[in-house]
Amino acid sequence: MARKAPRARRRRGNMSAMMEGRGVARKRGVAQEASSLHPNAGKITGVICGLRIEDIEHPLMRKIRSMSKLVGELAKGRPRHPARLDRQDGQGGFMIRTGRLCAPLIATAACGPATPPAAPYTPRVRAVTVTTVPLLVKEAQGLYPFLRPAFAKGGVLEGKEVYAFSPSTITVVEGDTLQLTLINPEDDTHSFVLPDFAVALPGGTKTQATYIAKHAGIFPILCSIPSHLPMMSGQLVVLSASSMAGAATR
Ligand SMILES: [Cu+2]
Repeated sequence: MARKAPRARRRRGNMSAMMEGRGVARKRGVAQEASSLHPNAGKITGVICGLRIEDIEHPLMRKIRSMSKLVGELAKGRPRHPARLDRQDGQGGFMIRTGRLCAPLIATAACGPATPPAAPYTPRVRAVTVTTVPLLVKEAQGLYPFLRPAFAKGGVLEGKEVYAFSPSTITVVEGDTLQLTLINPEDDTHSFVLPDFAVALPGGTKTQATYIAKHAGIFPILCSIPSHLPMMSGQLVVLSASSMAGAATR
């Protein structure tokens, strides 16, 4: 024969069962509230994903599109007009209730398929050959007669000669290693200068150099010979690694 528990223990047992029951009821209440839409939710109108909400006949799809519209408006920083539901229920509860209900629904109601996160960019080695090229130089005066007055005192190229880097623009991505082959085929001396990098290019030489593009930005490439400036210049364009996430590169 089972012995009866003392009265105090029985009372505690009844009390905890009652409290547990209240907890379940409270959870049910929250769940019930979370699964309900505000009565004014049907007043949401407008176009979402190319569909006019008030023209959608299927009740569930209309609710889903309504929530998408509301979230879209909020994302743009607009007030909750035209629904104004938080003011009318007096509890600011609309977003809480619909937020719980509609989070999974809104995910399915997005315009178009979900886009997977882009793969991060992997830095790579890029080999580039740059050649110094004479354009309007004194040796060319026989070929271009206009160069004589241009180089003469008071001429537009007095004290200057025009050379170029070919190519003059180099594009890499942040973190890339640039393997440079710098060719100077003529007898004049040049140089290849970045803000944090410089290579002398004596006449008739081919020079190998390595540069790591640590920072994104646009950086000037110059020749340091004063008579070649400002014409002999170029740009190193370093794209940010984040902007290249998921992009195809070679
Ligand atoms: Cu030069």
